[in-house]
Amino acid sequence: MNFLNAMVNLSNNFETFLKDAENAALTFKSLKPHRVRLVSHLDADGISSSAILVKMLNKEGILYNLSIVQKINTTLLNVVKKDSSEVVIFSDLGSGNLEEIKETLKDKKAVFILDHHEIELDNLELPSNIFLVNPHKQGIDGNSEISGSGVSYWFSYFVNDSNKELAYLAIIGAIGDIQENNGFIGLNEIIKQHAIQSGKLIEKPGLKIYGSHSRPLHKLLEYSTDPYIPGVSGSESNAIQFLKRLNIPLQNKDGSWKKFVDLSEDEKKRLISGLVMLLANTRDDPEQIIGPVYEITEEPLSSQLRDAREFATFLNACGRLGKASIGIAVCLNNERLKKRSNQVLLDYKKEIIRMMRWFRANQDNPEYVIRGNNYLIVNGKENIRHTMIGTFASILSKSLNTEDDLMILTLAQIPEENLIKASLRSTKENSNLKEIIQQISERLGINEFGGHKNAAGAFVPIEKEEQFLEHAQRVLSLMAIEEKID
Ligand SMILES: [Mn+2]
Repeated sequence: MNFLNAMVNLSNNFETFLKDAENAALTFKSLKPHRVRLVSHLDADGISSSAILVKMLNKEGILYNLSIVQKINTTLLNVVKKDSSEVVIFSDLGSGNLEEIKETLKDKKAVFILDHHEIELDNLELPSNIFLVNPHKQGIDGNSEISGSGVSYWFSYFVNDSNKELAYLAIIGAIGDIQENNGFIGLNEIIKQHAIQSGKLIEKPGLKIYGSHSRPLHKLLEYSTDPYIPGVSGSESNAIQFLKRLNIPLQNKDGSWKKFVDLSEDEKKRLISGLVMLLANTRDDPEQIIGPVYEITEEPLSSQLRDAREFATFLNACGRLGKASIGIAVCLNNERLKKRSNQVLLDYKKEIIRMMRWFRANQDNPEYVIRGNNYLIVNGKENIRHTMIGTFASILSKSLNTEDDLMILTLAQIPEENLIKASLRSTKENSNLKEIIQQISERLGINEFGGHKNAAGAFVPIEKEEQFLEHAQRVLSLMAIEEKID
């Protein structure tokens, strides 16, 4: 592992983790499987993971079947158990289903779980055919230092180091899991260096407002809420005036709208200093609009997929709309499907608009909406896609005009599984949402819940819908009382 010597501050934990990934990879190689079953998560990180693994398997000449799922369930494990694969790889999921995997897949030659979600470390005993590569085993923070596609990357890298050319996909996955925060830390940082060294990624300072490659500049400024630009955000005409004052034309010579990437270096400088001036009077750090941006060198300059953040958004949209295969094909550079990426993003926007219209039309209908002092429950039933229920809750939490600290619980049915997917968000960052969802769930004997402080969710058996709603109201209103006592 020569490349490691070049790394400053490479902790023992990193080395142990990488050793673990290498051991798993060498075992995989020595098995020479004929056919592999891949199971991956349907978000951007999961899709990037599967693209990395598919590319690795193609190179090794190994056949595969791929399943992209929202979560592992018994039906899926039984299908995998009976299929002709000798080896199974789970990526970006699996750590929460160790017991069931152990039991159902005990006859497989080997099962590799390449994941970064938290695990119960007590009594972690695995049979000899199960290989769990997970940074939490080494005390590495899988929430910020490495994603599921990062773990899949290291595994593939140790299978064949020519897979270094796939490091950029793990960077897209990490961005999808919100692990980029003015740069990368930990193992993600090493992966980023691999991506740059292999010529697939460029890092440079730029405007961090979303849409540099895809939105007309005046629209990008109008829609910017993070940061909120005083006197510009929320108003198209103010955004246009602002650009006029800076002497930046709205259109390119061919009449098309100018995007940030179309600006000359001089215009970029004028725009950034103009924005810094406006932000200087706010509580926001004006410097936050400038930061590293990541470009995928294989994508043309004019493509919105050139920007790694927008690429991640595209993969997320694919997963949520049930079009994960398009996302994977685009990661694998399929030119024909790349042409469809715009359409997927448009469909995603349309779906968001449709959800919000449905909410506005039904917000006073007690069949769907329950309001409390400090909470809002929206039971979308079959009107909201279950794959979008978390997105729905996030958008509600950002778009409701409220000064209050409001908790937002959204529900949607997964009819084919007799389940309800529940998501919890809040308008302020005061409460630990994971603990709240845990309180609601455990009391009702629901064990499929998870998340973190700012976003949490659960899978509720459909027959417990009423109980869940009642108990949620009780727990959420108690939170208000507790906060007042604090
Ligand atoms: Mn992930």
